[in-house]
Amino acid sequence: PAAGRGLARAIEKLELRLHYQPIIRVRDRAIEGVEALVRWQHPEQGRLLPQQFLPDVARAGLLPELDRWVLEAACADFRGWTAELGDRAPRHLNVNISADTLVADGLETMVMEALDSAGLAPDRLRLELPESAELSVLTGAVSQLAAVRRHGVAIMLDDMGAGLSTLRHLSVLPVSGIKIDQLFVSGMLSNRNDHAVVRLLSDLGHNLGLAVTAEGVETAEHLAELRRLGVPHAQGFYTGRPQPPDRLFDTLQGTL
Ligand code: G
Ligand code: G
Ligand code: NA
Repeated sequence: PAAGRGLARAIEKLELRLHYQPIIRVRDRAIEGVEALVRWQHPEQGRLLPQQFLPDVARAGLLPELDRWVLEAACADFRGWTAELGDRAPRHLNVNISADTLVADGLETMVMEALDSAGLAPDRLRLELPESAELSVLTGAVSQLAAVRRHGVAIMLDDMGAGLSTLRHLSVLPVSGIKIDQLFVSGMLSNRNDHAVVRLLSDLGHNLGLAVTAEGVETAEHLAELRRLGVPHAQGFYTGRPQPPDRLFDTLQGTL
């Protein structure tokens, strides 16, 4: 399909771009990580967001190719920041992995090659598992995820509480952490149910020894409430917009 040829060309011609969104430690607001988010700088249509092109990429069967490009590019960017900033660089790089990539064989090779060629330690990388993946799909990938995790790479369940990300996922998958879906966080100050879900997931994560990040943190009031609930990490427009690598580097230097 046309979208497929377009994407193959986009990868070849370097039309894909990565933006990075800071993830902060709630306690002191230090930037503890960044999430890589892909954009397509289209020659005619301008900058496209993932929801505008990932469905076409999926239909063309090219998600594994896109995920590989993102992983390699993000590891290289992140390695640059650790080289410049040393132990003041963020601790973690979060990269999204699609269900198609998990179903295909070769996750361990793809991840270890990207880390090796960037010279990045595995414990700096966190893979985010898609909320859209059914458990049956992910179950087939358990051994691959476990293999990656044995190297020290963390596995995060994305958009927890929304879509298909369920409590059952936590029992079946070798998960290191959860990201609380942004809908609950943005609603928690006005909606008791949303607030209860944030508290539930926070307590659950704590009891299971999981890393917990709240998404969709848009105001100082959100951050204060997360602090009260004991949620350790936060991500959202309040902690920083997704931004191009050069601007993220300025942001990181500004926090020194
Ligand atoms: O870019 P935006 O901030 O609009 O991201 C929306 C969603 O698109 C993310 O939550 C994630 O699920 C998906 N996404 C963004 N970047 C990537 C990527 O590099 N790879 C994959 N597989 N999904 C991504
Ligand atoms: O699927 P994933 O959770 O990785 O999605 C991240 C998406 O959420 C990106 O599209 C990003 O631009 C968006 N996003 C990040 N922070 C906020 C926020 O505080 N509020 C809202 N509404 N969207 C956000
Ligand atoms: Na994500």
